[in-house]
Amino acid sequence: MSKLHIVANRLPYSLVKEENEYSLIESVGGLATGMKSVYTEYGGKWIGWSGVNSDELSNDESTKIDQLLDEKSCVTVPLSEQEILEYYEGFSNKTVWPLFHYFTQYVDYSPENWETYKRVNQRFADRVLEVAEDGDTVWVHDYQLLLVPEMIKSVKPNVTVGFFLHIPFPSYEVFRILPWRMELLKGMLGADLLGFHIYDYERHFLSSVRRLYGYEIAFNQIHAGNRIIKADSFPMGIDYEKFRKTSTMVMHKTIQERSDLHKELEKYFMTSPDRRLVLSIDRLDYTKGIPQRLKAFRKFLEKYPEFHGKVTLIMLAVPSRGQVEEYVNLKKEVDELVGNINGTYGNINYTPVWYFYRAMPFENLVELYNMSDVALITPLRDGMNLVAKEYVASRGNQTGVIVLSEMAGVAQEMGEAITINPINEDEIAAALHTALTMPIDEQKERMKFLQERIQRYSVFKWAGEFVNALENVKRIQKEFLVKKITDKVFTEINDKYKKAGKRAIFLDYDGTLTSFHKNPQEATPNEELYTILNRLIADERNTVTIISGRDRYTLEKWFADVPINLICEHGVWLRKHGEEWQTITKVNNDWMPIIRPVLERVVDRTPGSFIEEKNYSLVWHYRKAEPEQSLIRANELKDELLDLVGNLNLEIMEGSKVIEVKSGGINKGIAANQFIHNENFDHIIAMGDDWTDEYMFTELPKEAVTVKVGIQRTSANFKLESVDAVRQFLSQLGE
Ligand code: ADQ
Repeated sequence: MSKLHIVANRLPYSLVKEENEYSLIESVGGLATGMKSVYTEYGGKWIGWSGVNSDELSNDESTKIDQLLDEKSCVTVPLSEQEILEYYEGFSNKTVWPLFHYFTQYVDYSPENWETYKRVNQRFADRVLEVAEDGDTVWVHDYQLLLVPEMIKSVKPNVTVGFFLHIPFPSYEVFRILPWRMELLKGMLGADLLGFHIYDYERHFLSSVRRLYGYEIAFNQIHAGNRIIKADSFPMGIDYEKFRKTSTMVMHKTIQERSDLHKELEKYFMTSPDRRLVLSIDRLDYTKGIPQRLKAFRKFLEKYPEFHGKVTLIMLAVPSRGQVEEYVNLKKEVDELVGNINGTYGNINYTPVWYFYRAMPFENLVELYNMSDVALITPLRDGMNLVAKEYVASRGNQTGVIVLSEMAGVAQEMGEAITINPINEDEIAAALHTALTMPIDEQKERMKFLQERIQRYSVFKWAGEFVNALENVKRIQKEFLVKKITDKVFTEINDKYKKAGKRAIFLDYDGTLTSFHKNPQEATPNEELYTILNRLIADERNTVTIISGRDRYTLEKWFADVPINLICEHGVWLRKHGEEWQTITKVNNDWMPIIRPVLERVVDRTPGSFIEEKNYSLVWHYRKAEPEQSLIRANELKDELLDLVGNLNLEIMEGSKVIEVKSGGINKGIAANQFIHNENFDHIIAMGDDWTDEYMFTELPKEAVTVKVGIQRTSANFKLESVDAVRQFLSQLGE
């Protein structure tokens, strides 16, 4: 059975050393919880760093640690002190982290760190390659390992690779700042499926791929050469039941059993019945908006004096990246702000901000969630933010309000929260007031919806959905392999070809015989193509026809010296070799004055696009226009045209970066069929790459050898992956 392996910077266990003996402690973080169920179920390994500096370990100790972890199906990637400094604290946390969170002023561009990042990513990939076999699946996590997907794929193309980014993917304008942007994207594109928390990050990623690599993107599928890569959004969830059960359990403890924190909180509430608690929890990170939050709380106390003595902000900050300058400064700023607020508004019976600079045991965390009236979550940028979900899951009595930054990914799932701009102190102060005065019924109503949603899409569901999506991509890729013309299949086709006495060969041009070019004029046939076609034509049993959407003048010019048949404009015109051009079907153009203004309006609003008028069709070309804008315009245009085409007996054809409106009753299938009519061909080959060629594939007799170029779904019998493969196929026919 094929296995599923997980790759993440850290393993899901921490090492503890006591009296020279190492033991393991299970991590309780969201990722570890969600992934453990996945890799154990699929019999795979978890590949990652143990968290210990390998310089400090003797060979003997390393072997022991590896053994301990091996029992848990974990594979260690050793990291030296310098590597931790340059790969992890350096490139990951001082370059990618600030850039992807839009803190461009903090980005460190050290080339040494980049070199180490590459080297360490390669080491992770090498460990994966040792354990993953063909047919297995590998799921790589997060910004520390952006290069790993490609490093796996390039060596083992038959391993399915998934990648999930836990932080935002920034807009192209920010991403392009990075000198190593091409390499990072290339690394990510080694994956078959790329997952993001929300659609905005996916959209930014696709836009960078399109602009930097120029790959074709259809909805969320990237066509990179002969590969299909999918991007999608999967909002990460939490282990809902764990929070819910723990919350019930801690709140039902007897007075004696309660934790010190719990008792402390109860004392706070006992001094006055209208006391309220506001909670904030995060790692001490500049992306989390902690100083802005404190300032907003100060503003709240300033604006609403009636809450003096009644509202306390409990602020929990886990120490994080303490060696990095920005974090040291942040800590200082936060300390000062807390001191300032408590000095200004506090008294002997009242401390406005309770500040804990440490990690909390899980049960205490849940107690805080459970006993706080408001969760104040105000990151400046946050990929998702699980704290908001944990608060919801811990609210046993269904009360409580969330004040939430619109900059957190989670805001998209929490329409019932009060959303704020995290820099707007007045807005946050007002939101806090609204939250603290919200009637219980309204709180319950909002919380009910939130709980239902967060419970449904738990971390297990999230992981399951990602794995299913990976399986799905695998299926699409397999489908391609089933129809692919392998050497064996080629021999069978070729045997029939050799036996045939009269053969028809239909060849689409762009995307089949030549690759797409940004500028259509660059698609001129080259020497190799002329040689291939002349060789086929030289066999007098062959009737070779180029069947294209292009206009007849271009094809006539390109093939002036080649004795070949031409069918143009998707089947409007036919020129048999040595004869005059003729129209295949009688069509009229009365509709053109009605449709032209519609297209002109789109051209006006889409700089770089233009209209081409063919004999029986009008074409809107947008390959030179801004890609994202033009895709939106293309969809709008199709909608508008759909209302018109029915009445006017027209067809809309969508090709690569073009929308063509043409008279009905013409397509490549009808044209090819007319061509072979009464001719007694005993072997037919038709090759094409886009959906206009599907007409040929469906309308030609079913014994025809129909070949789709590319990986997409098709009604053709066979598939080839690229223009090069088509040229090779044609060169070898008859050998
Ligand atoms: P983080 O930036 O770490 O994660 P978040 O999603 O909020 O942010 O997770 C923090 C976790 O740490 C929570 O599970 C919380 O309970 C725990 N925690 C916080 N303070 C604590 C304390 N004092 N003591 C104990 N535990 C504490 C990154 C991205 C996020 C994304 C996650 C998951 O930055 O945007 O949501 O990954 O993909």
